[in-house]
Amino acid sequence: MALTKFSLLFCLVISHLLAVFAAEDGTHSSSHLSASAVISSNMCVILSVNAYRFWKSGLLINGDFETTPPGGFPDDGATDNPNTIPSWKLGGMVELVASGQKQGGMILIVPEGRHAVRLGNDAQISQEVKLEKGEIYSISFSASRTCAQLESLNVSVPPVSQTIDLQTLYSVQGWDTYAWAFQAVQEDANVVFTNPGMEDDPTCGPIIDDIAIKKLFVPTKPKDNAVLNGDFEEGPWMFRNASLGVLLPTNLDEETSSLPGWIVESNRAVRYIDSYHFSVPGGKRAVELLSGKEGIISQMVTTTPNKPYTMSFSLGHAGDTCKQPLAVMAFAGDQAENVHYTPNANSTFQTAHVNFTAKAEKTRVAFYSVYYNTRSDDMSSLCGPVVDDIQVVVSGSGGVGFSCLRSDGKLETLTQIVKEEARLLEF
Ligand SMILES: *[C@@H]1O[C@H](CO)[C@@H](O)[C@H](O)[C@H]1NC(C)=O
Ligand SMILES: *[C@@H]1O[C@H](CO)[C@@H](O)[C@H](O)[C@H]1NC(C)=O
Ligand SMILES: *[C@@H]1O[C@H](CO)[C@@H](O)[C@H](O)[C@H]1NC(C)=O
Ligand SMILES: *[C@@H]1O[C@H](CO)[C@@H](O)[C@H](O)[C@H]1NC(C)=O
Ligand SMILES: [Ca+2]
Repeated sequence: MALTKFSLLFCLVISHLLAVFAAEDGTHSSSHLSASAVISSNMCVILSVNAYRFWKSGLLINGDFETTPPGGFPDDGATDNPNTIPSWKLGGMVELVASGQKQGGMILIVPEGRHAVRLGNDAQISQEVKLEKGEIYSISFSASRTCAQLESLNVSVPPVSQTIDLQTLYSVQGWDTYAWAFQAVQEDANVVFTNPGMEDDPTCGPIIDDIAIKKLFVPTKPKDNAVLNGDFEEGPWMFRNASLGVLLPTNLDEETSSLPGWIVESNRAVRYIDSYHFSVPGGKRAVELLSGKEGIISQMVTTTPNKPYTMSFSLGHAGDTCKQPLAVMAFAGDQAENVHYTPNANSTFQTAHVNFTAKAEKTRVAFYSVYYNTRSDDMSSLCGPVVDDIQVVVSGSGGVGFSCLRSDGKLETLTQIVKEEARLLEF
């Protein structure tokens, strides 16, 4: 309570300061002014009241299924075990499985820790969460297959859902982590995992573990780079000690992407990797392209028609013993370039460029792996080239001066110079 009062006071101070700042800025009218002060103080009240209720990033409650049920875990010899899993609502044949447990001749794979859940035919688990309406969230979860050939999971936060295909095994460990993003349409939400399968053996079904959620923020567009989130630093939740990266399955909706700004426009996934377990060219995160041209990331960037641009990017290896050669097809507008990674003992990546002239106000940039690579240690886990730090900039620093000479470009150039000076004055 005291904290809420304090933050309210703090907010009032902030909104007062905002009002003072705006007053010093001659371009704002006074009606504008009071409106912004009122809005910001209201927002602060809402924020400070709700800060305690909304979900923070991380594991859902008992999202790793390691909390002991009332009667104990089945593998600890719990006898009259009512089928309950703390903090989860169950429907249908849901079972806690333990690492090392056998089914038929096969050992069940628990992605993390000692326990996970298995969803039988049509079975479902769900948990209620408080979300901020309108915000974009990404759910990460680990899953492995059991006996069914075609396994998939319906992940939903009603009214939205997506069926994620677990058919392709990307890693030889037998499990993978996936991410799915959605926009919260209401505060009281329900995270639901359903096995839509209808197998002959009703106990065949996927095993799920480590369910986490993260509120995504859209990074601000850098001033001189048309690419949003080109360094891939904003993306889905990753466990600090999860070593397989996160698979980003097909997602054609730019608005609800686990990788803000980007879409995965192919029918196979790409892998989001971190610097704790992989070689990453810049910062803490990057994208590893998998499955040749079946794994494509792309973005529509804002460009000025007829202007020359240079797209630059880092191309490297992930340090995961991926079999060479590594290469990408890099697309920028009507240009496509096949760029091979040249192994270099001193660096895990190199920088590459593609020049193009914009034809429209939106230009597509895209990347896929030229080869279908696997790791040389297990010969079956999928891997590939790493891309990072993607930038699209107007080429040549003298560009503005040259276009001054063109009679047709004069007006545009002048406004540009004015804008540029306004920008310099900001500092
Ligand atoms: C996924 O499950 C939700 C309910 O949790 C349902 O509304 C939706 O239709 C299902 N989607 C598919 C593709 O089966
Ligand atoms: C990963 O980290 C979590 C929390 O720090 C811990 O509970 C878990 O046992 C760790 N898992 C592994 C495989 O080290
Ligand atoms: C690596 O760095 C050393 C010392 O700076 C240099 O002599 C060598 O040529 C470099 N190797 C490559 C492959 O660039
Ligand atoms: C791209 O254009 C720049 C000048 O804007 C030039 O220096 C560079 O060589 C060009 N690169 C390629 C690959 O054509
Ligand atoms: Ca990065």
